[in-house]
Amino acid sequence: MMRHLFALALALIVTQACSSHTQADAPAAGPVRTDGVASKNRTFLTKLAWTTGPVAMASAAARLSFTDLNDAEVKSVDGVAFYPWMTSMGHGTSMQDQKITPVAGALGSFTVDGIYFVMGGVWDIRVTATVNGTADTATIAVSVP
Ligand SMILES: [Cu+2]
Repeated sequence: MMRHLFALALALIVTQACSSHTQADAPAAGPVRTDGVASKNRTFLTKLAWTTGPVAMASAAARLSFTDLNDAEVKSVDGVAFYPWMTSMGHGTSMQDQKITPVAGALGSFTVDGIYFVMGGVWDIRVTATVNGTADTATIAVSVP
């Protein structure tokens, strides 16, 4: 119940903030799979493949994988965080249903379930992880229909 109230409140705020946008400003739907995106300090390469969505106002899911910059397997990946941020409007979204789980037998691969985008548009997903002992963040742009 609280979750739905939160989503509704956020949706109302977002709707008001978006009122100056026109339909022509809406981004086209992007590819559902990213090529590797390098982290800010070039610690790792991350790839995102959607298994459900991306979609607004419903639950989406994706597989997230980490390699080194040469696309080779890494020794360890810890502390993975997946944080959607809508840069153009300066807001995030509800994170409480999100769950990140390592894929058994696939070092560096994770499922991210319960991803919730409060609205459609272009999101920058901040992916943080500690790879081979070094923390870094990659930003993956996603167009949510
Ligand atoms: Cu927004």
